[in-house]
Amino acid sequence: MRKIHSLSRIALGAAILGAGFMNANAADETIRELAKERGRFIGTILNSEWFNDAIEPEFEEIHKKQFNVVVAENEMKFDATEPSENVFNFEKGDKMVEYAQANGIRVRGHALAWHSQVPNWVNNYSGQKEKLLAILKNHIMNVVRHYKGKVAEWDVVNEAVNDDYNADWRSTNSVWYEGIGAEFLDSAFVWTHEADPNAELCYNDYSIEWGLREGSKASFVVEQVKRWKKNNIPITCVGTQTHIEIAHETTPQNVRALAKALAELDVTLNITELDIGFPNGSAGSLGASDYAKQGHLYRQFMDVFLEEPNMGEFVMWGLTDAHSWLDEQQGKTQALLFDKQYKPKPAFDSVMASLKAHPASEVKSPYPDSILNPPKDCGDESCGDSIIAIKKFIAPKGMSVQLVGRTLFVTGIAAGKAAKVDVFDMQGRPTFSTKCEKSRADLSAIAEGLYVVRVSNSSASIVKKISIK
Ligand code: 9MR
Repeated sequence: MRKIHSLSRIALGAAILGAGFMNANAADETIRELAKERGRFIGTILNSEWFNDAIEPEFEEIHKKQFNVVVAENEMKFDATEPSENVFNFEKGDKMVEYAQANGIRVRGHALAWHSQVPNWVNNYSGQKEKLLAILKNHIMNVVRHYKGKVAEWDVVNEAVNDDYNADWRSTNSVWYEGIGAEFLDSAFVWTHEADPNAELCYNDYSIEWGLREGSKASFVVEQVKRWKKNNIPITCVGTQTHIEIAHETTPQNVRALAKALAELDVTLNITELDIGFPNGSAGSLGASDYAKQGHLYRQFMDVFLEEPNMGEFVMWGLTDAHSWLDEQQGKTQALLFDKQYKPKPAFDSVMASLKAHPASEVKSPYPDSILNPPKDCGDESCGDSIIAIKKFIAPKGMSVQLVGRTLFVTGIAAGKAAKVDVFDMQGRPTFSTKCEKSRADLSAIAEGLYVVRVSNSSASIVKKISIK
């Protein structure tokens, strides 16, 4: 607070001394530039109306001027990208990527494994585990490889936790969970990493801005992140959607607590879908103090965002109140930074004020320079190493491996043919190698965790996921 006061005094003094100059500067100042100087990303969606060329020209003007990270409202979801089995449609996603590249904007990919917006053809395979695993893997491989080096970060899994008081996986109305089990999440992360080893990989959910009480959705997510990290599942970030209402005054501090819990696990927290709505129907009666209150809440989120070193992206689910999912589907309204006429609301000024009150020299960035200033397109070949996949390998007939304690038993290796055992972590990095002697290999030198083991000789090879305990 001391700094905020002294800074605003200086700004006020300068404004009085040279008002014309200050105003010209102020007009040029953008939240995008301020965020960038602080090593952070601020962004919003491209609404479906943008993809359909059915949006006012102001939308794009403001969008590229004020934001440096973007996400498609619906166009990268499963039903949009694979509308029929193994038939992919990248037209709209490509349009967004082109726009982002032309304007130096980072792209978030939303979303790979989600129970919602799954096309009907997938539901035809309900309950068929092997088939669903193959479908999910094929989807991820195709979509993520197509956007390799162009989409910086994926919501690998979206909304997989239920809304119960004692949170757990969402076990109903989810074709993935019901058919595959919780294993679909681990596999989705591993496959996404395989398809683009440089992309950041997020778990994204709503209602995790409600605090870390025991049994809460947020605590459940933190526990899963712990497990993933322990097992070397390549998760790098959590997204808190944060669709809230004006009355939800405690949420910024809850987000702070979540950021701190994830910092312990070396995971970034991003705000991915922020909107702060008023009750539906209230739009006509809202006054200056209501909008100031909304601004105050936005500012608190931005304060938390800038003060927590493991927060990277501040993304809102819409730019203007003229185009928002809220009016159509939820009992909330007027939740964004720009009003229906594209005029900045007090919330916009508050976000900017928060950015200015946190000098760049004091804001830490969770990103290295290669992420803050990425190469435009690293091409298909040069974007990282290829890694071994976890997949249902078809073992050569009669060959199998089984782990008992720390000993790997191998059957079906032809006598006299020496076999080699290679162990990889879940990110595909070679971790351990040994020989398979007398049909067994000792893995006691490996730390606890999830791995992929490959046993091979000159004529055969088998690969399996193992858990070392
Ligand atoms: O804004 C999206 C809206 O147009 C779609 O009809 C809806 C369908 O589920 O999805 C909306 O976006 C959601 C996002 O993908 C995931 N988190 C909640 C968002 C708002 O519902």
